[in-house]
Order: sequence, then C-alpha cells, then structure tokens
Amino acid sequence: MRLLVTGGAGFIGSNFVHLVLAETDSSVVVLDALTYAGNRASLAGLPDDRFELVVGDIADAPLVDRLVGAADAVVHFAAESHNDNSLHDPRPFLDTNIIGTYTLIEAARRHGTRFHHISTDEVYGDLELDDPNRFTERTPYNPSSPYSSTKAGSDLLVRAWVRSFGLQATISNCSNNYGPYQHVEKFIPRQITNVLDGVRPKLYGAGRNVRDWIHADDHSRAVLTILERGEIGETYLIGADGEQDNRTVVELILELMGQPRDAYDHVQDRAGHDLRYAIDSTKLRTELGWRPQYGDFRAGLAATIDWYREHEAWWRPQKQATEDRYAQQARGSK
Ligand code: NAD
Ligand code: TDX
Repeated sequence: MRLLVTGGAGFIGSNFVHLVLAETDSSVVVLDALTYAGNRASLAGLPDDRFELVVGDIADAPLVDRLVGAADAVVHFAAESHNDNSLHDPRPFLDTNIIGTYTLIEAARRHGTRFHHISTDEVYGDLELDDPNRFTERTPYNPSSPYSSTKAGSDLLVRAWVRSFGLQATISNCSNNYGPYQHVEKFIPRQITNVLDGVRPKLYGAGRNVRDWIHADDHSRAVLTILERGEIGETYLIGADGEQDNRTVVELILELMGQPRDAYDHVQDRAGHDLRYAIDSTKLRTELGWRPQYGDFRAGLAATIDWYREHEAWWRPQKQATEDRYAQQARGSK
C-alpha cells in the first residue's frame, strides 16, 4: 500500500511511520507542516526507497489533492494537539483540526481514497472518578476544551462525509499515549525532562485527574488493524485499561528516576480540566481481534524514561521554548 500519513513528524505519527516501515511492505509519504510540534529528527534513518517527507499544510488544497490522488490510503494524524495551548490561542486549532480535515476529506472523496481519521477520547468529555461506566462508541459527544471541541468537529465532518458522499472512512478515538518522540510540553515528557534538568515536576491542582495510558505502539497496531479489517463508516475506541491518576504517575517517574516520591510541586490547575477519561475497547478487541502488547505501565514508563535520557539531543532544543511558553501562559491567565 502507498500510505499518505499526515502529521507523521509528530509524536504518534512518527511512531506509526517507524512501525509501518519496519513491519510491512507499504511505502509512506508524510505530509507535515513541521509546526513547533513537528520534528524532522523523529523520522531519521528511514529507508529512502519507501519513505518521503513533504513539508506542507493539510489545508493547502492543491497540494493535498495531488498527494491524496497518489495514495491508496490516508492516515490522518495531523492536528494541533495540546489542550493548554488551545486555551490561550484557539485559532490554529480551528484552522488545522477543522479546515485541514475538511480539505483532506474533500480530496479523499474526489479520488475515492480510503481514509482513516485519528481522534481522541476527549470528544466524550469526562467521567466522575467513581463512575463504573467507561466511554464506548455510543457515548454522546461532550467536549470541554477548544482542542477537544475541534477534534469532535472533525469527527463529525468525517461521519457526515461517509453518510452524504460515501467517503471510504473509519475513525478511531484513542486514550492518552506515552512513549518515545513525545513533545516535552506533554505531561510525562515534561516531568521526565524536568527531573533530568534538576527541576521539580509540576502537577496541576490536586493531581487526582485520571488518564487512561496506552503505549504509542499499541495505538499504531490498532490503527493498522482498523486499516486492514475495519468496517467503512465505523468508529473504534482504542484503549489498554491503563487508568492512573496524575499524582501516581508523577510519583512513579520520581521513584524510577531515583528521587524522593514527594519531590514535586502543585501548580495552578488547568481551566476546565477534565477529571477522568476511561475507554472500553471491547468492540475493537472482539470484532477485529486487537490486543495491547504493553501490559505493564511501570515497565513502559521506565523504557520511556531511558529513551529521554538517551536522546537529549532530540528534546533539548524544544525544552526552554516550551517552559517559556508555559510561563507566558501562566502570566496571561492571572
Ligand atoms: P503532535 O502535536 O505531537 O503532532 C502533530 C503533528 O501534526 C506535528 O508533526 C505537526 O507539525 C503536524 N501538523 C500540525 N498542524 C499541521 C498542518 N496544518 N498541516 C500539516 N501538519 C500539521 O500530536 P500527537 O500527540 O502525535 O497526536 C497525533 C494525533 O493523535 C492527533 O490527531 C491527536 O488529536 C490524536 N491523539 C493524540 C493522543 C495523545 O495522547 N497524544 C491521544 C489520542 C489521540
Ligand atoms: O505539567 C503538567 N502537569 C499536569 O498535571 C501537564 C503538561 C499536564 N498535567 C496534567 C493534565 C492532564 O490531566 O496531566 C494530564 C495529561 O496532560 P497532557 O499531557 O496535556 O494530556 P491531555 O490533556 O490528557 O491530552 C492528551 O491526551 C489526549 C493529548 O495531549 C491529546 O492530544 C489527546 O487527545
């Protein structure tokens, strides 16, 4: 297959591209604007004869039309992805997540190209800590942040294009990913690189918020499974039963890095902070036979810590700018 992967220079997209090129015969063209979140270095060492990076915007209709027309399938990861940024400057989220997705599905419709849309569990809003239910494909949409509302909007566009125009699309909504190549603005890499820099980790509010962690490779394998065997028009939730509260994760990072478990600070909470996400992935498991391979969060986190220790050259150029952006956002919200 000739795959067009949007956002392939970002965290999950780059992990997906590495896995596809290592484990299948497919060729990959990445379309990525290399925003602050995209990193050419995440795609180093890939085979020249099966891989190409095109630097460009998913809202650039002529470019998108040409690339979608030359592909057998599109896997659409590109997005503005960080909730905190969306609270301070929502406009790029509308441009990329809504207009960018619209531009891609129009091209896929014209060319009859298979399309897989990557989305998030955040479209469902949040759960109480003691709610016995988890999100399923039938949970009503109820997004909280500018980021999640634009992801919800993009999902609904894809669903409407399937129904109205016969777009050959599937959608997946995944829980929080961790692993290599994740930008240092995100929770886990921010705290690991803080500890490496001798800075105390920063926990928003009381730290009782729960996220449902999954390794990026488990997400990638689920996406490949849906591409191969998913039913057109269907949505699949991806999750690995990995619920942890943020305080537990920070304490585990500190312990694994040889620090006292209480060596972190509580800071100003995120506005509108979702309390808990939790995914029921029964449909993906029973209908398509997918199973996560990273069962042990502690071991996966330890491997991720090692990766950041060994790849300082990858994350160092982004670290100061990221912390400056956080400081600026904190001043802006006072
Ligand atoms: P990321 O921010 O690390 O990467 C996004 C990539 O998209 C970057 O390489 C960036 O340069 C590129 N991009 C942004 N705007 C673009 C544009 N207009 N045109 C072309 N490229 C553009 O994000 P991520 O964490 O890897 O997330 C990837 C996808 O997975 C997103 O759609 C996100 O909503 C979804 N998702 C993420 C998580 C998670 O835990 N990170 C969980 C569920 C779903
Ligand atoms: O410094 C921090 N301290 C902290 O306590 C940061 C950056 C975050 N947090 C908290 C907020 C969240 O409860 O940690 C949790 C995880 O935060 P993020 O890494 O920003 O992720 P989240 O907001 O949960 O969204 C992520 O998962 C779903 C991705 O960024 C989204 O792209 C994806 O859709």
